[in-house]
Amino acid sequence: MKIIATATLAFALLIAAPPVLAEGDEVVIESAWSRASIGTSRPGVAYMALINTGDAPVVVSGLRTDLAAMPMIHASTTDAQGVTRMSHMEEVEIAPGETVALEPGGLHVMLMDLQRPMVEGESFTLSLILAGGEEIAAEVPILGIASRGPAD
Ligand SMILES: [Cu+2]
Repeated sequence: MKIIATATLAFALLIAAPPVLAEGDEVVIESAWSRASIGTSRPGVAYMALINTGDAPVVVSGLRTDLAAMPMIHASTTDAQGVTRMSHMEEVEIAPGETVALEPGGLHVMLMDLQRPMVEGESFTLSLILAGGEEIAAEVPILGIASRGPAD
């Protein structure tokens, strides 16, 4: 009986400890997808949902993939004249419990300087780099060149 009580206490202390090294585990990447490219002369694009399951804000400060030399997060905005512009987001903050959607017409991953063509049916690994230095990797499937999402 005494042994069980001790073990329970130890477990309670373990789960109560601050998640110093586990911060990256609090961001979940869901529904990632991308489109096939024609060659490598134009940048590729990828979309996904970034979910902060933790109770503190998380800042995404960069991306890494061997598919592209300069992966970055862009925001698309359309002005009153209907002209769409893309701006580079240095950081994207995800509030606790919130989801940031990277989707066509809004935030997206721009894969600048493709190192190889993006081939439909293949996939690639993309890592989010958090402000604290942690990396969270996701496998991103490559859909057809005209795809509008996994539901197509
Ligand atoms: Cu872009």
